[in-house]
Formats: sequence, structure tokens, C-alpha cells
Amino acid sequence: QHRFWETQPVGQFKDLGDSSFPEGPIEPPTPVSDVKKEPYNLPSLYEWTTCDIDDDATATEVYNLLTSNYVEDDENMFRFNYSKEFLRWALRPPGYFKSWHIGVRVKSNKKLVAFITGVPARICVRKDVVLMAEVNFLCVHKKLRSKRLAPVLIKEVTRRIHLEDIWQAAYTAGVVLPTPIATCQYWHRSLNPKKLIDVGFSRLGARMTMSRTIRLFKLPALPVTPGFRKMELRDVPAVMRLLRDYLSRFVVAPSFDEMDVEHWLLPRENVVDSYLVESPENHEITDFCSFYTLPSMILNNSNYSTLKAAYSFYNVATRTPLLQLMNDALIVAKQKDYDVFNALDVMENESFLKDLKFGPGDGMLHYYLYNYRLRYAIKPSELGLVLL
Ligand code: YNC
Ligand code: MG
Repeated sequence: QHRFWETQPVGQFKDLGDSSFPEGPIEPPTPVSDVKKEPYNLPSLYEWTTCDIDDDATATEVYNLLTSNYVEDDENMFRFNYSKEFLRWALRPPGYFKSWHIGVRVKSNKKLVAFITGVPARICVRKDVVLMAEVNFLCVHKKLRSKRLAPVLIKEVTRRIHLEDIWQAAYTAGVVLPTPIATCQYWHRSLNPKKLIDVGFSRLGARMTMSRTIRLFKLPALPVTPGFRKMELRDVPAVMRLLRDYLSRFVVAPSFDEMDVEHWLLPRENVVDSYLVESPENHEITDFCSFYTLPSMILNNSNYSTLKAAYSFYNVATRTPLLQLMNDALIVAKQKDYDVFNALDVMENESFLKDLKFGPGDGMLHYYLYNYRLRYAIKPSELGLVLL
């Protein structure tokens, strides 16, 4: 069933629940000097390229490949439309390796037709901190599908990750592969219900009119929590402490240092937004919330071309109720003209999804680890990791 994945050091379906396997690495590392030095072979019409995402022409090529060929919903109504600035943010965290931004070109005309990336991350799995790669943006041009190019891309990124002496990876996919460590669901909170219904993202509920629906999803004009404000550079140490304390309670979560927090959470326009609550009394930072911006292209609609979506990222509530904090996040997203606010059922998100009028999406997001076994799949609420 899985000609490629059966050959890889990942949990296999036949071993699920088998308690004779210990948790942890499946294969031990080998000396870096033993890692294959030549790239894997591609079909003869194609060649490898390392993509310098700093270079504007290259960033445009990657952007165009993904804009036309990346992930669509099951009904092919929407396609993710990551912006160039987003890709630069996603691909250049502290300690990133340019060699992990891998493309495939057609030899004859140099057209970019496939892509895969990794970025380094420290991930806590139970009591262990493991240096991993987060693998993302696997994409093969629509005209080259089902030719077994994806396994070559995966093997090549794996080789280049091994060359940096890293032996584990984390990734998510909408498809079921051997073997998910967790299976999560997206929930959607309408901010602009009329547009969402017009483009077919959502449907008018039974016995609902458009005007009742608009009233149902109406939000206050301004956040309600005293001391709620945008995160700034000076907040990095306090935000890091909040996040480290909070994320330590999950089975799988990133281990953020100050550089990671500055990179991943300091606001960048139309890429990532972060807000916090500064106590008006003692100026302590007590709560934090964040979301990233990932529009979707609307396919085949004459009135609208893009859906502006916010995705819940990391949130920590120590004093403000999480429900109120997330309601303030919805309010700022509405102020900034997002059409929808999305959240996975990870961490403590289930505690606010229904009350804040999120509805469940169709389709699941599966989380995976490469070369690291967990005995059992964990619950979404035990996951403290959000990948882009
Ligand atoms: C997928 N998403 O099962 P078997 S998510 C992993 N992730 O292998 P072919 C996938 N594997 O089952 P196509 C996968 N999708 O026979 C398919 N596969 O063992 C497996 N879509 O290859 C599949 N982006 O080339 C099968 O398939 C084999 O031409 C078939 O290409 C697939 O970024 C794809 O959804 C996804 O562009 C490239 O359909 C193509 O269909 C496409 O014949 C639209 O491939 C965009 C899309 C995927 C988004 C993502 C995470 C990727 C993780 C990859 C795995 C990383 C492992 C860790 C490596 C580092 C290790 C270290 C250390
Ligand atoms: Mg293929």
C-alpha cells in the first residue's frame, strides 16, 4: 500500500500499540561521513536546484509554483496562497540551512517544477528535547503528478538533513501515511459570513437568513481586555517565559529560546500577528495570543479571488480567561479585515471553539514524526505544536 513509506524509519501500521517497541528513535544516527554525498538521481529531464529564497526572482518562482500547484481542499474550491514574505519567514528561522530549500527544474528551460523544504527546530517529546527538521511545502507540479517524484524529494531532503547531523523530523499532511502521532481537526470562525457563503466556503444554516447569520457572527469593534496590545521587541523575554512554561505541559511541543520567539512571534505585517495583555497595575505580561496569515485563492468565482484567513498559532492565558483572550484575537482579526479565523483542536483550543462560534471543518490534519516512535497516538489536546 505504501511502497515508499514502508521503507522508511517511521511507525508502521502493523506495529501500532505493540508495547515491545520502546519510545524514541527508530534507527540510531550514523556518522555524518557515512551519509551519501551525491544527490539522489532524478529522471534525466530534471535537475536539482537549491532555492535562495532571499533572491527576489527565486522567491517569485517558488511563490508561483505553490500558488498554482500547492494544497487544495477536497472539492478543489480553494488553494493555499502563501505570500512571498510568509515563505521568507517560514524558511529562514534561526539556524536555517539554505541547502534544505530544495527545488527541481526542467533541464531544458530551467522551469521550477517541484519543491520541498526543511527548517531546524528543537522539539520536546515527553522529557526529551530533540533537534529536528520541520519539513513542509512539498509540491510537485500538477503535470508531473503520480510519477514517484515525491519519494525522491523526500529522500533528498532527508539526505541533506542528515548531512547536518540531524536524524528526526516533524511534518503534517492532510493524507494518512504511516503513522500519525496525532490526528487533528480544523475549526473555522466566520468573520465575514456573507462572503464565506457567497464563495461556497460555508452554507447558510437551516432556518437561518443572511441577516440573522451576520448578526450571529458580529463582534465588538475593539478588544475588551484592559492592557491588550500588540507584542513588541521588548516583550520577547516575557513572552518566551510564558510560552516555555505553558508548552512544557504537552507531549510534543517546540522548545523556544529568545531568538525563536523573536523570529516566530514578533509581529510581521500580513505574516504573523501577536498580542499580549500587560497588567495595567504592575505591567506584568500575563497573557499572549497569536495568529498567522495564510490566504487561500478562490478557484472559479467571478466575484472574489482570495479568502483572507487567520490561523491560530500559539496562545497562553494565565490571568485573562482563554475564551476572552481568543475573543479579543477574533476582534482584531475582524478589524484587520480577515474573512475567517481558523484553529486546530490542539492544546486547549477545544475549550473555546464552540463558545466562540467556530464550526468544525471537513478533512483532518495528521501530525507525523520521522525516525521517532511514540507507542500510541496522542490526543490533539496533548499536542503543543503548530506547523505552517
Ligand atoms: C505527503 N503530503 O504516500 P507511498 S504536506 C508525504 N507527505 O508514497 P508521487 C506523501 N508523503 O504511499 P504525487 C504525501 N503525499 O507509495 C503523497 N505522499 O509509500 C507519498 N500535492 O509519490 C505517497 N503537498 O510523486 C506515496 O505522488 C508517494 O505526484 C507518491 O506527489 C505528492 O508539505 C505531492 O499536498 C504531495 O504537490 C508532492 O500530490 C503532490 O502526487 C502535490 O507519485 C499538492 O508519495 C500539494 C500537497 C503536501 C503538503 C507537506 C509535508 C511533507 C512531508 C514529507 C515527508 C517528510 C519526511 C521527513 C523527511 C526528513 C527526515 C529527516 C531527518
Ligand atoms: Mg510524481
